[in-house]
Amino acid sequence: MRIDVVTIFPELFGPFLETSLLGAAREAGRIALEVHDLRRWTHDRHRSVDDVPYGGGPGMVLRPEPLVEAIEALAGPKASRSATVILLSPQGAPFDQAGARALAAEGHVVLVCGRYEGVDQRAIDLAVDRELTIGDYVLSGGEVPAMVVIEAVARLVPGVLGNPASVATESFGTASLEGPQYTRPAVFRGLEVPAVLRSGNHAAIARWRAEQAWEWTRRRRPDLLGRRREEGS
Ligand code: JDQ
Repeated sequence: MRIDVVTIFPELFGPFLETSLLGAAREAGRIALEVHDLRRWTHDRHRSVDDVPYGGGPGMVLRPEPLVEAIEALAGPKASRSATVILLSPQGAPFDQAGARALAAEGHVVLVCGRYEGVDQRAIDLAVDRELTIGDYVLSGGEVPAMVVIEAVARLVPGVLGNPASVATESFGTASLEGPQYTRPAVFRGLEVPAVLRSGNHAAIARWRAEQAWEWTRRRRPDLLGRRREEGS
């Protein structure tokens, strides 16, 4: 799988892409990940990417020319491309685990990070296929949302996770939370690890974990249980 990122802050991605899972996946050739500075597609002396909004108002808007040039250089024109071009924006459709699974199955995704007060609408109309939001809170740009999408998608790409068992658990369990986890010591500040987990009875352990997961989901995220039934999963 190939992921290209277009941003005016490429330096934000450095350690994120080099560390742990993503660094290993890139070195193993499982995933091709490139971050591109939008200013590369400017032509003026000041390499300007923003301008004042038509109609007035505060802040600046990302200019359409560099953005459309960047996207077309990386993905080709909208009419004849196989890549999916995604703009991270507060106006997008909600990104969730099902969306991550769908993206992980694609060959080439281009993630476009906006900044300022947003992006000239003509660039969106001409060059963007979809808009995604990572949640209903206001950020200052699309870089952190792009990292969220990359991390959620990369771990679903075949061969990226060291431990495919955890992906398998998630594939039927996305709509429910996991229960509590414990590691050593068996007693910490007087608090004991539940005896069943130390019993060696694997059937009892699996049953207890399923009960805990159900109970946590019911108490903390009942919305997920409703969704599970809707999805029929
Ligand atoms: C941009 C902005 C207009 C905030 C500029 C580009 N989930 C999510 N929250 N916020 C964003 C995504 C996001 C993404 C890209 C962005 C915010 N801004 C700032 C512009 C209204 C609100």
